[in-house]
Amino acid sequence: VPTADARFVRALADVVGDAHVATDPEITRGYCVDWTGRYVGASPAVVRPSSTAEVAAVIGICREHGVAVVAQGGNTGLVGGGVPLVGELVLSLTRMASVANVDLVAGQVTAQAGSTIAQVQAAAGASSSGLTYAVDLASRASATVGGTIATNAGGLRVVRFGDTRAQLLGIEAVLGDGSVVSHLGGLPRDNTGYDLAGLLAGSEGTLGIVTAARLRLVPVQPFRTTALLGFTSAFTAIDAVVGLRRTAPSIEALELFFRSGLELVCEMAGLQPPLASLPDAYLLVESSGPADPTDELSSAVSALVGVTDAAVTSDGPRRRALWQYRELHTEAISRVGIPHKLDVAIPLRALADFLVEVPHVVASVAPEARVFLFGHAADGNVHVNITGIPVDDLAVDDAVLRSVAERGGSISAEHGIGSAKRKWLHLNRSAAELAAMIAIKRALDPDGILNPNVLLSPVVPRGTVAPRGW
Ligand code: 2HG
Ligand code: ZN
Repeated sequence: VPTADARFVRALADVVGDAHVATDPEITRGYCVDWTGRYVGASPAVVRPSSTAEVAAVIGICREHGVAVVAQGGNTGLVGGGVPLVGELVLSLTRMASVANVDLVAGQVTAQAGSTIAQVQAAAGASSSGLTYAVDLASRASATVGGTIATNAGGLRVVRFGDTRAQLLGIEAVLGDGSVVSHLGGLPRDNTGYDLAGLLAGSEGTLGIVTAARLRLVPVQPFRTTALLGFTSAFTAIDAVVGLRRTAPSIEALELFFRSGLELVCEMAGLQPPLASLPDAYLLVESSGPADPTDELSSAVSALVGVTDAAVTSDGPRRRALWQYRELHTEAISRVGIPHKLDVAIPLRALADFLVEVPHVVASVAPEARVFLFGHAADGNVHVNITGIPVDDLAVDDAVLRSVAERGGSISAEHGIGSAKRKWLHLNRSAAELAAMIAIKRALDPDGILNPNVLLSPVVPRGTVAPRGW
């Protein structure tokens, strides 16, 4: 465990108060390991500021002392992007969790970085506003606004509402040079130069620390119907994805999983399989609207070829029961062992081929591995989860990510690059693109203190001594 310099800790405590700087390894340990257990690091201290001004002061102290810093929200990230892997200070945003200014006229809300997605959804929907936050994901009770912006999280409703970046109307952040940028007016049309909110979305804590955001809200859809469809193969399932997207505009979620993952979920949660038969491939489809979407969804489903079995319901508890089969995948897989998680996107026309091929790609490198595939089918986003291989054996990751890139896919669809995929970023980004990213990094974080182990290969700061932890 890196020991914290006493003067450094004193300076932090002078800003946030003694109670909000922890150096005791018993306390800091939980901040140093990611949700999967695959990424374990160490930190000299965890600091918990309560305001943007305090975050700026902490960044100033880090610059002065040459200490790198990693911002952390709910610590639900899956790519080692929010934990201190090279001895960084942890800056936890959890005390900054207020959600304010629900504006019913504009349909917007301002949320501090440490508020959870569930808190934003609850605040948006309070006093029967008829509004909600469009981003939704299984980790909603822990994942925070700041973390979901830093990763540009996708989640379950991207097909209808877009990703986190698409909800951002403005941002407040402390940049790596300690300056505060605040643009929270929320004008839906505002072409006054570079879009800093859009730039910080997906920047993984490498350019600035998001402290608050102005978020777009969407109308709550009062009617909702969920269908679980079974298919004999990935090919018919993906054909159905294409068909449904074209014929059912009420679709809000279109999720994919397979029998192996379903069986694991059933075993862990003590559930019965959802359909009478046990098909190999499944689509979970949810439609919503101001009027009952059941007819639209049912007729779209009946036009599909290859559906072997289906359950359709608009009853709340039964809908939630169907969702369990999808949402419990992550937890069920984690019980098998520490997984390698490859969150990839494939162009829809190449998706079925990829789904069939990927177990062979894995088996050719690691015959003992188990592969679980699931994800957000409408966006071509597949979560390739692999168990049964050592945590630090990257041969399988390499083979799968190369096959993704060869198919024109993305090596990170929604979880980010983090430290997990940094060495493969060049598969997706040209030398010119990487150079532009590095130029931006140097401009906004001149000392290179922000999350130096993430996204880009270490960017040597201009004319300065590399911060500790590099
Ligand atoms: C999901 O879609 C999350 O449930 C987690 O993105 C995916 O566990 C995973 O690989
Ligand atoms: Zn996902």
